[in-house]
Amino acid sequence: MARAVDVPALVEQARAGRPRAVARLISLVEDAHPALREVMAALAPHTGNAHVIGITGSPGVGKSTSTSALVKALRARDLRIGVLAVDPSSPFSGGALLGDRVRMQDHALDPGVYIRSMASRGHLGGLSWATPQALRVLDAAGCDVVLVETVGVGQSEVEIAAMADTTLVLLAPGMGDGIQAAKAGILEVGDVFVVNKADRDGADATVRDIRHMISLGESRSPGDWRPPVVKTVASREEGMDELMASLDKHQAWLGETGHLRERRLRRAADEIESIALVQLRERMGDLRHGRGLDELAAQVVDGHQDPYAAADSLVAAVTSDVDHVQ
Ligand SMILES: Nc1nc2c(ncn2[C@@H]2O[C@H](COP(=O)(O)OP(=O)(O)O)[C@@H](O)[C@H]2O)c(=O)[nH]1
Ligand SMILES: [Mg+2]
Repeated sequence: MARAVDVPALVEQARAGRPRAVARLISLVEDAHPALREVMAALAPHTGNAHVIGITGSPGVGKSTSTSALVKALRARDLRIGVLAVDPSSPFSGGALLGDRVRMQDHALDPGVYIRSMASRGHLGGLSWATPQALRVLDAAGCDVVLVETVGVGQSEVEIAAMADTTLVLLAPGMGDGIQAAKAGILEVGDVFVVNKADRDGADATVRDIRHMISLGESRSPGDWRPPVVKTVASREEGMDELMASLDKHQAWLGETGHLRERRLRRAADEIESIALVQLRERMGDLRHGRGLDELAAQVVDGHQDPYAAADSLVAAVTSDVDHVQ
């Protein structure tokens, strides 16, 4: 049995910035708790303030180190920061992100920083379902900026980009990252590119490669955003001023051109769609359970129905209140 949740109290505490309440709300998201609907309804009027920065790149490139350095730079402006570390490959919140947690200890005692690791493979819809809802929690809890670090494993970069206002793509010299980036579609989603580990050989060559590849894909309409390429040494907090300036510029551009609203509209549409898809799949599952799909399959196999007609009746059953296939 799910524990009863006093949603209004929890939301009020989270809005007052109480970390335990924020933690509990994000756990409700992770668990796809039945109270989630009520939680989201209560949070809705308090969202829309946070600027979401997605940070992606191959494992080991320096995402966590950069996140920590960014938190420090943002805290110097007295902003409230949320950090969401999303690991789409792990069903547990420990494991891969443990090292990150240790690294984030610098900020562990800062009440202006809320840090959370989140696993997303556990349930239907995965990253695209859980992350936006966790972002809403942090947004409503008063975070001015939310940094979302995700492990770069193929699809997750693109998914995170769809959720962020600004997407930061990290690369490092000598990792063949440029080619990987081109393959993974990263060049299209990056708003700001960072060549981290610039203390290593080949950083300038990597910067040139990335600039070149960006220029190949550019549409060149006036007013378009041209992704800058910034060099950093995150472990020594070098290059952070330039990185912050690039992030500021992008945020300003988003606001001035209307792209911020456009991105957020697209994000909300994606979110609605993925919630609806989860609901549809659940209903499909119920139908399967009720043998509706099996019956249709038998009719198709026996030549009594064609698969299109069978699919039509399945869709009709899923989207109506009927609990069986006609
Ligand atoms: N030499 C060098 N090492 C770095 C730099 N930034 C991070 N590292 C190191 O690279 C390793 C991986 O960093 P981490 O932030 O965990 O990468 P993540 O997997 O992308 O989150 C750690 O040992 C960091 O200390 C840098 O700018 N230069
Ligand atoms: Mg990391």
